[in-house]
Amino acid sequence: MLWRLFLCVNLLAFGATDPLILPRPIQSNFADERLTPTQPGTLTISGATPEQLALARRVLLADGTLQHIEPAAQGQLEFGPAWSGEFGYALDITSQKISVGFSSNEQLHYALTTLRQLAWSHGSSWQVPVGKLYDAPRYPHRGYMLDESRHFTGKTGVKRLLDAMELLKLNVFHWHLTDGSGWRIEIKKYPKLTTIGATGNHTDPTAAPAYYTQEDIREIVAYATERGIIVIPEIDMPGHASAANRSYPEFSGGGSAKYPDFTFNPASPATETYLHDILTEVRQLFPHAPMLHLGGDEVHFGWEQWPKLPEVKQLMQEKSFTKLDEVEGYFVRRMADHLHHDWDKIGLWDEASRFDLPPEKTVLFWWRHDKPQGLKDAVNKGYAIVLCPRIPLYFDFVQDATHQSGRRWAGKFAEMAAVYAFPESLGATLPPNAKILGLQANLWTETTVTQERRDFMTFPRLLAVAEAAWTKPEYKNFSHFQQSVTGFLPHLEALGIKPWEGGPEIKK
Ligand code: TNX
Repeated sequence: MLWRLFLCVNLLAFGATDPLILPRPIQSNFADERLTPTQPGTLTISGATPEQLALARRVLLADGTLQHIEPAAQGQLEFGPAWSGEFGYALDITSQKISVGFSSNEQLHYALTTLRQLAWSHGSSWQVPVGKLYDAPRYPHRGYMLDESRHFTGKTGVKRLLDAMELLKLNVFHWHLTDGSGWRIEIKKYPKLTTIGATGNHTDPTAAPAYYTQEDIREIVAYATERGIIVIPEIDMPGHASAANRSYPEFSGGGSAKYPDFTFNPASPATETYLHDILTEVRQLFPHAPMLHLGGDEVHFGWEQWPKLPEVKQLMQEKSFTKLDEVEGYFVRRMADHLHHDWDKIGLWDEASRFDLPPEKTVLFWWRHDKPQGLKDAVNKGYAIVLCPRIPLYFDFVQDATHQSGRRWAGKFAEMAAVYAFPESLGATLPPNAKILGLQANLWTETTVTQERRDFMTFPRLLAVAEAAWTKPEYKNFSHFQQSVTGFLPHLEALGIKPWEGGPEIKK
């Protein structure tokens, strides 16, 4: 027994070093020995295409620890051999050279990101530890949603966020561009959407118009693409439409005293044409996005006026509808049908699991953690699902019992450990046959007026999302993760993200 204990302690003291890569790779084994570039500040690469060389330069020169990357016949960094099977990429590092095996350029990007993190442990001299590493993502969708409507972030904040996402191997930026407080995307055919619709925010209805021009959108999409991140635009309908309806009241479906002009008119042909026109421009701005998110949440908040709208009355009569639910389903199905010509997939919040949409073309985002039935229905109908339940993945919820600003649900909130423990923590709520595409955190911005506050709510919890979405459960370990977080914070700071400044409660 004693010798076992001795061996154990020995291994802890002298064993292979653990370079704290975040998210944690599947398998890694490193020694204390290191590879150092033969020429300080310069790394030579062999076997890379011009595109791959450009990628390596962007990723590996980003921290300033290397100054040059040059192609060479026998490079210190060798791309290849091609890699397949259960791992996405592999790194084999000796004291002389690094071989990278990868199954696609996407996986190469991850390999280079890992290498970038490996170099962190030795500051300015770009020394990486000798060892081997195999890795592959758990889920293909690892995302973050930003609500731009309630409070506007803007280009600088979004680019910093994308920089951080790249480092964390998060690959989906779900961009919630429209909602009640403001319409944030320029549509040339309907300029009032951004003169009137972009005016105001959740705390100040008179705030100067804030929105992304079409040029801004293209710039951000290009920035994200370079970083291996897919941008999914969301144009929320038929609800959460009051900013648009302020601009073009002729297309409104009315609302209630609490939610004025909450929906688009679900049965008007003129409104349908208007929305089609808008979405045609959206497609031109996101020509390669695999998915358009159409919203579809909380529509019943805006049902009050529907029975009085002539177009709704006529539709109900023609189709023998007896419930407003059917009108809502009609709108969503019709809109999705039209959009399937242009988009591979249509994303919707989980309320849409009530409607029969084509499962192979629909992705449902499960957010109502209090309605596990919504998740079960979505699974039973065969939809692919992105998990983002309020608890623990809504980042407008506070992260600690002492925090004041942010939401709670029946006293519950979204602490870091709960984010990390997801989705295993769902237990039997998650049917074993569920087609889970992945996870995402959603930042709704009603309570986050400043960038500092948005950073405070996002980080470091986003690190937990990154590891929960990337690392298979058998390799997850919360205390190991906490160490990785500590090591990661200076690198967030280098990007200009200092969450500890956003509120008094977080300690650096
Ligand atoms: C519900 S989540 C909403 C948002 C709010 C959020 C606040 C969802 C699909 N709809 O409009 O901002 O709660 O937590």
